Amino acid sequence: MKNKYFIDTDTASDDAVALLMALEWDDVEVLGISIVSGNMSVEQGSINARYTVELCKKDVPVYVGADAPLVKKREHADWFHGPDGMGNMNYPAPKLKETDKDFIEVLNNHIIENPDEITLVTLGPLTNISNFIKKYPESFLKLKNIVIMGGASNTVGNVTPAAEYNIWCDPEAADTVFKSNHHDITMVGWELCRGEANLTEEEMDLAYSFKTEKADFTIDCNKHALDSSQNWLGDPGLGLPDPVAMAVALNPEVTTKASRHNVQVVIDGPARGMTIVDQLHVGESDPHIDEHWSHTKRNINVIWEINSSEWKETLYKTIRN
Ligand SMILES: [Ca+2]
Repeated sequence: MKNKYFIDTDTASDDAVALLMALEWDDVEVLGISIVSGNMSVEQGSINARYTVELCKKDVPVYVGADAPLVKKREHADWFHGPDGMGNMNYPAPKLKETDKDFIEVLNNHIIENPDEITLVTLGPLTNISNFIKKYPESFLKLKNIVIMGGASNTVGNVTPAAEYNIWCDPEAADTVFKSNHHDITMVGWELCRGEANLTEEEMDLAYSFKTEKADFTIDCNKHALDSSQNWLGDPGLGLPDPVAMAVALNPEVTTKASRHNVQVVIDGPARGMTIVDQLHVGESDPHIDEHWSHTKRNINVIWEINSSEWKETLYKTIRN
């Protein structure tokens, strides 16, 4: 039996590659894709997701979710991914239509039918997931696991010095998810796609050498993101945060160092969206000197290190043929 996935995404170029990886992974069946406001408007995110589903010749339903964060104002990231989010490649409009059903009801029904069997992967701000938890908190606990692309584990941010974009975009929503009491939530911080995990020029050429539509798409739609990776973030090549998170979800060999910690989200102020990881478990003391860090519980699996060549092989496997 295939592993059942549900994917929540603010589909820009790196989301599209992560979607492609799940759609092409042998052991995975993607039940549905929900779109959230983030990198892109939900309208553009939906177009990009449906185009990707069509490219993979699949028929997976795409649902449109929240068109703005819970409290904060909308801040898209077209400056990073290009106005269409897909490197201005002018891909044709997809023929696949959106489904007009409410993804919250659909996901809840999937969980009722498949308790403790569905993996939820989130590639955008956590607005949709927070809305789901508010309506069906018990059902949420019956997901098998949740893999979140978001946050930064006690390191630099990419949208402010403190914060990674997805968490910063809707910190109230992230806070709800992190406090949901689900026993298996994994945070894949954006820093894991940096440095050695970047795709180098040679690796992008290798992808082109596969001469498949999916490989061309993977590199082409990320051209604007490549520019931003190098010129904005100062990275050596192309950083692909959402595909790295998907690789962590799909292939257990990718993660080489992980541990469980209390992680708290900062809601406001200059550290808005920061994910503070209690690396030394200091907040577990009873009582503790600081009211915010007392009797804390380990709520999140934090990924500290990945095997870069294994993550890249995971990607290549899905675009080679
Ligand atoms: Ca994303």
